Amino acid sequence: MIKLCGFAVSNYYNKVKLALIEKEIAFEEVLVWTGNSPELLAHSPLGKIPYIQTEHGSLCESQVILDYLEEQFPARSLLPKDAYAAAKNRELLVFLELHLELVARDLYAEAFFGGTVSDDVKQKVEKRLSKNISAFSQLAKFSPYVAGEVFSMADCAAAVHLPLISMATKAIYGRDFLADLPLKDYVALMAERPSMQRVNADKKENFALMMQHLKPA
Ligand SMILES: N[C@@H](CCC(=O)N[C@@H](CS)C(=O)NCC(=O)O)C(=O)O
Repeated sequence: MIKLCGFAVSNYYNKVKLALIEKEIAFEEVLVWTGNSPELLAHSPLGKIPYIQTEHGSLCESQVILDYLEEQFPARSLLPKDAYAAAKNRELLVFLELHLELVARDLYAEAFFGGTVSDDVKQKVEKRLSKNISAFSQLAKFSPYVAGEVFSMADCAAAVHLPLISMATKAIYGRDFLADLPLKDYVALMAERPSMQRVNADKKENFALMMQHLKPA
């Protein structure tokens, strides 16, 4: 059985978890914190989570994992059959992660973890995010799902990344950079899904554990 390794507060972990649940793939969760332990680095050389363990070995990088799951378990596909439509879905995934989440991530230390981010970084992130969000807005459909009429792989990412970006920008700049997107309706729609309900409940439970783990000894 596939093992999903990481912790349930992580947006990338939850992206993979959503895909596993939506595809009805049997899996078990193994709690792994980030860091530099030799065990973690053996499976994920950058010390990042999530990674999965399969009968063939381990695999890191959430998008690689989703692509593997899609090929290995083609039933309950999360991508359209049509090649162009599938590529448009992946295009949204790249915008969500490379152009939005990865840029906003530079704010998280201050927005969520009590650290400090320099004014220089804040200015650079503001500039890049403004441009990238406006580009993403041209591609995203929200009709009602992020790529169109059906729940898809892009939703596994959008549902976990967009609320985080919204919270981070609110915390740092006092303004929600995603305010022009119909995020409230979208989050409410996602929250109706049993997959998201499980992800959210587990996230809440894991949050307390994470705070305990982060506490200086
Ligand atoms: N590109 C990676 C990103 C994963 C990632 O950034 N995970 C975070 C947790 S949300 C992490 O492991 N951070 C620890 C670190 O970067 O050292 C993926 O898609 O899996």
